[in-house]
Amino acid sequence: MATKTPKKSTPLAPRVQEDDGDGTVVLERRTQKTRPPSMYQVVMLNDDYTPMEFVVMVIQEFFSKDLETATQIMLQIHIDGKGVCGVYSRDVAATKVDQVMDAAQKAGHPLQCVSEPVPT
Ligand code: TYC
Repeated sequence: MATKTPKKSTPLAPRVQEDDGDGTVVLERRTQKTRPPSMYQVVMLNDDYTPMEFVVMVIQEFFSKDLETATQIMLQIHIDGKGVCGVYSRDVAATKVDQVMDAAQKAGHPLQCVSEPVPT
């Protein structure tokens, strides 16, 4: 597991092993391993039909980018086929995907986006 974040240890209440008849009690020291939550990137996909202006507007509105940044991201998607619009916790990323897909569907555009774990 060389690529994962080093685990932190949080003390847990000790596990008590009952007296097994010899008058001794064993307290087992235990720790809880914790990790920072995994992050998810929202990736938007290119298509041949969604207007560039609509994509820029969506990136500005749902990913809080200014006009210049949104335009750069849109052009990167247009050229490379896909691009990352933002990185969030899993739930927030899923909400962004829903918002984008909903806005695209309401406007009658085939724009697609997905969320995926940030590669480590
Ligand atoms: N390729 C589209 C066009 O030429 C523009 C576009 C950019 C569409 C990014 C989707 O995610 C996208 N109108």
